Amino acid sequence: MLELTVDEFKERIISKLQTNKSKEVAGATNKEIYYVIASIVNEEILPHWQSTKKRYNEKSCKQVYYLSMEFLVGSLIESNLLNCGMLEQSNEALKQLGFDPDNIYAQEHDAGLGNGGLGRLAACFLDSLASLKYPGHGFGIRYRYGLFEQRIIHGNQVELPDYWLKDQYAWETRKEDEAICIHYHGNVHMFQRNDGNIEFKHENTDKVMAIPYDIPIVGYKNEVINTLRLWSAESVGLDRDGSSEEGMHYYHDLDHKHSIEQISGYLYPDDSKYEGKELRLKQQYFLVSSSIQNIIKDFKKNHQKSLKYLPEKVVIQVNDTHPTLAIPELMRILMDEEHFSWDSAWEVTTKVIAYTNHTTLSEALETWPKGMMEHLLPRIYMIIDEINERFCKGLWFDHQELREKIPELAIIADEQIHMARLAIVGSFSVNGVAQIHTDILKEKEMKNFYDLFPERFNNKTNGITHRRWLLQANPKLSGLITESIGPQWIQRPKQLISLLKYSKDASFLEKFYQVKHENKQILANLIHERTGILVDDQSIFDVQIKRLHEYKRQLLNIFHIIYLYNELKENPNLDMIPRTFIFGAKAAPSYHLAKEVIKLINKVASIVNHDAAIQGKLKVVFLENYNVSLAEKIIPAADVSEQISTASKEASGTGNMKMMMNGALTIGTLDGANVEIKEAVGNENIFIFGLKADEVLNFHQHGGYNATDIYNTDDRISRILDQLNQGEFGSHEIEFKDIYYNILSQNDPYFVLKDFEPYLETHELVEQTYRDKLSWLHKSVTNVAHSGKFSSDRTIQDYATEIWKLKKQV
Ligand code: 26V
Repeated sequence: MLELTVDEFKERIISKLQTNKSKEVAGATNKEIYYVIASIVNEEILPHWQSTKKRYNEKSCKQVYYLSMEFLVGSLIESNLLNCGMLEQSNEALKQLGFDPDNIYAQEHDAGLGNGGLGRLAACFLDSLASLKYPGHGFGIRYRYGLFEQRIIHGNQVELPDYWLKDQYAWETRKEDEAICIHYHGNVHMFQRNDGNIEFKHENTDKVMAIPYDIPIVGYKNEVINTLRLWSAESVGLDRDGSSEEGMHYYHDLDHKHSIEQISGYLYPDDSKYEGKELRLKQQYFLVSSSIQNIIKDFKKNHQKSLKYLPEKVVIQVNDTHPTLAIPELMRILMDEEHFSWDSAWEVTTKVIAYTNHTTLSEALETWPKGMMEHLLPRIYMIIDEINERFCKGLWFDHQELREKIPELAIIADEQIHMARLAIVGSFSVNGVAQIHTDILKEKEMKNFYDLFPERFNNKTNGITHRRWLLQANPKLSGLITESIGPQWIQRPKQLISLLKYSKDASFLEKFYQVKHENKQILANLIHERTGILVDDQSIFDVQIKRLHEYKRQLLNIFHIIYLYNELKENPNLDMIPRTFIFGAKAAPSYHLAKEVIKLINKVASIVNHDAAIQGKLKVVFLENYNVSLAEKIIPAADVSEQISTASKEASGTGNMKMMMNGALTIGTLDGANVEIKEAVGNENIFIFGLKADEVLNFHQHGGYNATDIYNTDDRISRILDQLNQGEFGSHEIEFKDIYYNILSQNDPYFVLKDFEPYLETHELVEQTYRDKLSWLHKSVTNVAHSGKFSSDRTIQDYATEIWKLKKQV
């Protein structure tokens, strides 16, 4: 690892600026300085990147490939500096040259190639793989537009395109010579080979080139550089000779080129319910086919062995069902190109593919119309059809007890291809992302499959990289931790547990308090700059940051706020600790109700924040365009972490982990990873409320819940709902009526009313606890101390030993 002094770092900046831009430091813009820093980092990365690749090839070790439609990378400048061991020098050098490092690093546009938890998890996993010296790489799509940029205008969400590639992206390298050809449409020609076997030829196809762009994934101070390879769709050169009558093809060709480039055009937003859009299917096959072809090409280059040994050298983890076509694609290549029999191709495929499930919401489960698949990918469709036939036949003959259940188990049923079923049947491992989630898969959602293949099912509780989410995002807290327990926790996050010995140490707690307070001041300034709202840095910072979805229940939070506001209006002298409620959330553009909730939060905010009568005891802040960079600023300042999903609906959650790691106390339901956070920190260090998962599932199954009863009996609730119905928060009378009706006529599908009272009471307990400063700090430190389990290093370690059988390349 390069050990540069601050002076040497400064020298590098100055000389690079001179050679690249012919400029003096004094005349350089922040952007120019940003690119200079990035190129210093890239120079450090390059030789290690090459030597890492060489080492993996020479040792011919087993490697894991993480296939994901999303990698929510965020900004890389600071984490690359950190992992290269140059962050401190860079900060200091920049300051000495008269720059604010934060302003320089802010020049990088977030790579927002993900919707939320699923995409960010993929990015955290890459960080941990490299930092733990595992040979593991990501394959994804280089979308020209990431998730939309959100503006709030008059309280409404407005979406703008996120053209993140406007400025040259500092971390990517285009590898044109490694392009791969993808085939769509066409027809499948069958004929008999001389040996009697049938051969399939996919002909008259539409061809698309997949061009790889490589991004280095830097391990923490260990000289390991893995690769995130993102594919970009380009048209195959059209060989026209330019003669005059060809001119008429000009616009046709342009259209054609445009439609091909659309394949990597934009990231689809995660909607309230799944919609089978053909372009999305094209994207999925584009990712899968280019990545599988790439993996096979590399295997052949590096191992002089038959592909039947592929499972010894390769394991492919598919991130949700989105890349599930990896299964028929691998079958296709093995059979049609490598002349494997069905059985031997199936043997290889089902030893290579492993599948992670990220949701039990049935409306989110992917299915594709049979006809669409057949038209777009005729050969892939044939293979899926054959997998289905063989699977159903096996059920019929070998599992007579399941004969009646075949329609529920079949991969193709009701003219639809059920991707989760294909993923389970074609893989050797199926995992959920938190214990309760895996249990629900086994006992309910996927019970039939669990009964068939119990050995495939396993749990891998999610994690987050503590290097980005604590060390980098919260330098004040990580400094204090290192000062107190030494730096070993950075390599071994479980050692954060040593903090427990300070959890009652008054002088440590005072410093810990100061750190949180300084972080709150920084966030208060950001809030003021961005929204004009002045918030009290002594108030409780109560944070809910996540995608907006009914099941996540931002509505429950805003109902509580309205309740507090109503209380304060009646009794302005109410003795309460001032609260600042902070929200960040994007709603899918077509998710009407979610957008209504955003508007409601903003309308309530503008009323509450301007009402002098409540003496500043309540502030509500909606920060627009929530993304990774904004999360890094909010999380270190959070006192209270809102994790209030309807129990059973949140597979894991990872924001819950990020906030507890930074000392926030969770108010949450027993859902997803909250359950394990509770087990780790103990009941007295977390605020749990509300319906349990089995109670929710029971109501779903047997009924017995009546929201109107609650409306009729609880004045606090009827008051809020009536306020909505009467347009009290709206600019006209019917605004927010649909929220009112959704709750009362749909019988409150997410149990907001049912959980309202326990939520309120638990919030009262939160406030009481906060009044006892030492007790609060003790709980807060206890949370940080137990957060090591939620490092993605632990998660990756578990995947590596239990699923991938992967060895560290030390
Ligand atoms: C679905 C769709 C459907 C429409 C096209 C775009 C799109 C993109 C993503 C999804 C899948 C949503 C599943 C998901 O994000 N699950 C989240 O995964 C996190 C990481 O495991 C977990 O912490 C969250 O609880 C879970 O909701």
